[in-house]
Amino acid sequence: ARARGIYDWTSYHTLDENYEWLRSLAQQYPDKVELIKAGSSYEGRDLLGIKISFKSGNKGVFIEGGIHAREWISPATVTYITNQLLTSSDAEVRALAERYDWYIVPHVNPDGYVYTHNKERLWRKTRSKGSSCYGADANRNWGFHWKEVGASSSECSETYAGKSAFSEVETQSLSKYISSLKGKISVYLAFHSFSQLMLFPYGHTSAKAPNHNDLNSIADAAATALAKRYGTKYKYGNTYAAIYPAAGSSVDWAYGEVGIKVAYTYELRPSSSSSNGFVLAASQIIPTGQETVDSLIALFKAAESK
Ligand code: ING
Ligand code: ZN
Repeated sequence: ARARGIYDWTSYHTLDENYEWLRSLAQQYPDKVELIKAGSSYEGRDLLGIKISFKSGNKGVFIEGGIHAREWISPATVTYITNQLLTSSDAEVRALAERYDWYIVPHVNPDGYVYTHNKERLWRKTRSKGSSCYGADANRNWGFHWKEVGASSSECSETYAGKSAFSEVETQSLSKYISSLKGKISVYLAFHSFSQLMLFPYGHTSAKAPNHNDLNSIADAAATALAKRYGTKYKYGNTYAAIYPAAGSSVDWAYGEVGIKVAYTYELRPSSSSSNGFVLAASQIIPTGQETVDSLIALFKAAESK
């Protein structure tokens, strides 16, 4: 919640506040910012995002936040990054902002986010109605090796893969939107919490992705840069080995099906040893955002040198 007219990163915001802020950016920067609607949710909310473009002819970056409802630091960090891209006076941030077209959707699961504000703080899934439980895990519902491993067939499970690949309207419409940008997107970034990890494909197999070594060294550069500001330690690796086997994620689909060769999932603060790690103090939003932007500068530099 916030005082009227003020939007900052000292508190977590409601969905309406974040959407109002996105709309205000389109007003404020009419030549650089365009609202995008990447689809609708089960309960009829927009998957609202923005495209930031300083010049034509840039390659694109796709950034998703909030696919898991309870991971509040994810949309908060995605909006922090968005604001830095538009307003930073740091030369490196500004240069990065101008080098790409940014497609940013902070709330891929808006129904779930609203539910965590109004009903159940630790809700993870979408809010589609099943026969005995609500929702599917929107990060197990994508059509790349769907449900092969680390995903459940039980409706009531936290990692329920859904009735079929793209059974959830959110993943279905977002995947169509991303496919419609085909060829334009060269980097895909998904933000989650928690554990302080940078994960890259694959999640469905222990086999190394074709450019595994590049993905590993880019992550190393990003994690090193991230640690410089506050000493926050990130580990990194392929999803299957570095966290757990999990098929049907957005990032694996973007990599494996769309061919986006630089694809990462950030597991933001706090560290893996935290209890109640989904509930991160709002005072940590800004430091999390700062160190994440630091890491992105290094990530893009390293990726561009491959
Ligand atoms: N972790 C992710 C999850 O969806 C992940 C880990 C990342 C799985 C990328 C697959 C691909 O389970 C959290 N905290 O949600
Ligand atoms: Zn998550």
